[in-house]
Amino acid sequence: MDADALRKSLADLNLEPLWERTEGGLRPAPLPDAPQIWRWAEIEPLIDETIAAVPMDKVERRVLTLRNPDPRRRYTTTTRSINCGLQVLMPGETAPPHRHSPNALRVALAGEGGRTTVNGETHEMIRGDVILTPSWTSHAHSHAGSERVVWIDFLDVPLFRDLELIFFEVGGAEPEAAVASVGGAHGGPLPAGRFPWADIRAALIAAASDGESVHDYVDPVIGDAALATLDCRARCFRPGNRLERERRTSANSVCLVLEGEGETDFGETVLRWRPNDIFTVPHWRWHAHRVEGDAPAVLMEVSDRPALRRLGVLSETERARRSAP
Ligand code: GTQ
Ligand code: FE2
Repeated sequence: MDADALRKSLADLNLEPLWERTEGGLRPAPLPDAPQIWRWAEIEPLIDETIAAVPMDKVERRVLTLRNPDPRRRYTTTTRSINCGLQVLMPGETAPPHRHSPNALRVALAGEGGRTTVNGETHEMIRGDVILTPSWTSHAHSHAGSERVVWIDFLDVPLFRDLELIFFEVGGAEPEAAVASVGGAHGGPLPAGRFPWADIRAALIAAASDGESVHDYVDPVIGDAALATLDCRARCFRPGNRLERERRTSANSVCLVLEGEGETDFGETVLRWRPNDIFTVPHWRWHAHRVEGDAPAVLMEVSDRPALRRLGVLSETERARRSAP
């Protein structure tokens, strides 16, 4: 049998010679995406235009997805594992209950009075608060305040989509029934729904006395990240931090600037950021965060670290480097 005949006979039996594959396959290291930033000063005016143009009786949720524009990948998401959206509600508006297999984590950003109800329990959303809706918990949003509210949704939809494991149901399951049928990320009790920023901020900033500090959001019952796939860290950087840390990780993350100004140095790209800006830290890129000005900077970082840890592919490296005087 010559090579062509062999190829044809193999194909007829749905067999493919691996040695003739050109695309995909094995490579020495991940191909990282380009970092991307969404600047609040640019997007805020369009949030107001969106409110004027899109009434809530026309859409289920008023969300602007942060879409990674990398032309090589044709993403419809923010990073390859995390999808982020800016969700906007006006006083009196609601987003109806539903539930889905993807996990979600929200960080309140602007305005007061927003509420998220998770399996029948209603949580306030005050700037910086983290609210969890684990897989298959019923959730709805409402607004009891008097001003526009904006929060960021972080979902692991891209992971679930790749696994073809999206389940979605409109409407509220009876809260009790939902609680009974769904455990937390680890099959135990459901993780705490809300982590108030006010409980964390002062200690985080105080702990940064020698340059920087980090607070890991951990479920108080299981002592681990509250969601099976996503975790959350608040990082604080103080001005005049001379011993800068450079990091590289296999995890993808998205950072929200809660306070302060600074930049993230990716080598060939430097992203400058201010409060409410959102930027990606694509996996496997060396990067260093740097504060500018006199005030500490606080970043809220959401990553796919728990998913990678469970897959046994979480690799995180940190090295100190002395920044220029
Ligand atoms: O609020 O339930 O940005 O289901 C994307 C999907 C928000 C939500 C998003 C969702 C939601
Ligand atoms: Fe949802």
